[in-house]
Amino acid sequence: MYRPLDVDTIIDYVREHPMAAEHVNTDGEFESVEVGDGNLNLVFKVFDRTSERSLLLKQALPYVRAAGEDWPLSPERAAFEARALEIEHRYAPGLVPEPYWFDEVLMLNAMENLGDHKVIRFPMMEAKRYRDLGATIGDFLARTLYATSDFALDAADKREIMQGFFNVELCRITEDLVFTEPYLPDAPRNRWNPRIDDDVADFQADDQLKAEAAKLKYRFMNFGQALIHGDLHTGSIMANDHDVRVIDPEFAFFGPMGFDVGAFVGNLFLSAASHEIHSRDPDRRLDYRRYLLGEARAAWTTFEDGFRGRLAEVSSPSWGSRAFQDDFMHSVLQDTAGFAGCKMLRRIVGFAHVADLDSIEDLDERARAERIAIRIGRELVSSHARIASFDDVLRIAGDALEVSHG
Ligand code: SR1
Ligand code: MG
Repeated sequence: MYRPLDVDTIIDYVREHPMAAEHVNTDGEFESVEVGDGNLNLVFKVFDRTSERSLLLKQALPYVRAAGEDWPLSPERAAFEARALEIEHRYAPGLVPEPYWFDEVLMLNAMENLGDHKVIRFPMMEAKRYRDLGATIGDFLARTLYATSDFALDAADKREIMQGFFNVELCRITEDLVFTEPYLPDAPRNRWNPRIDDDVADFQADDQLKAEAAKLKYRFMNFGQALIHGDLHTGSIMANDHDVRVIDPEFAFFGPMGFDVGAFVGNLFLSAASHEIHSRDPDRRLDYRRYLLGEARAAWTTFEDGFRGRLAEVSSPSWGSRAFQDDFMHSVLQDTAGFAGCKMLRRIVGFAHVADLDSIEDLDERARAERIAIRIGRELVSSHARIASFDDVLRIAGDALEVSHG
């Protein structure tokens, strides 16, 4: 029967689970710690002190952890995560944690514990740089999105895989929190810094912005291009000095590819905006912002090159036309821009914020950073259908961040 585990019962669970012996000495001396810092789940690290091996176990709670039991949410999301992680690991081994087993009773995924990797959002607040961050994410996206698209899969096979990804509840969260509530003046779950009241009222009264956001929402709901991660912000990436991994695919479903690319790019821009305050020294700030914009460019170019390279080998004659391929990549680029903007605005006005900005204690200072992010987010959403190249995306961000994009 389902029951939430704790730091003691997780050890009993590991000792008794038949799969655990492949990864740790189940007769060993265990220590455990709960390290979940996301909005939804329990995350345990269990260390076997006799063999120095370890496991990571992620258990879905029957509610939204960040909100409490008043916001119920089926723990079945762990099953979506299990299916998505297995597919990501098949097509991008080494870029995600290795899945070990899924427990469908406890709604728990056991996987590789990534040694000294950290969730990158927090070190990036201290201007940490990661080797090949953007290129690795671009590679992950090219691999996973291509492999689960109509270009790589027979139509019947794709539809069969899609049956396992009607991720209704988590898509609903995204539809509400990303695309709907930030644009409504009276949505009860919205919260924002009171110092930006006027900025929020202004964008919530912008009919053109709201129409573009509605188009993006409709696309999110109706454009099952590929199996997307669905929540690829900088809290879903762990890294150390030589290795970058994508974690937490519980929001996975068949959706528009640009949603994933845009989530990553938008979160780099949120970080860049937050360095208005985190980096007091103007030279260091400029330097770090250049780094972040460079990683955004690397993500896009690696994704585009990787995707185009695979498309060049496509077997179906339907997709071989160069004009079709150019048009396809252009539409993913425009989606990337629009979704990046939506993902930025929702982190300032919606229910779930980001530590990059919320850690800035002085509300006037936070407002300075937030206004930069709002300017980028609004422009990306409003103009996404006019974006011609990734330079346009970088120009929008660079103008607000006072970084020349070239
Ligand atoms: C209620 S969950 C809030 C947010 O956390 C996740 O990381 C997703 O981004 C979701 O929108
Ligand atoms: Mg997550």
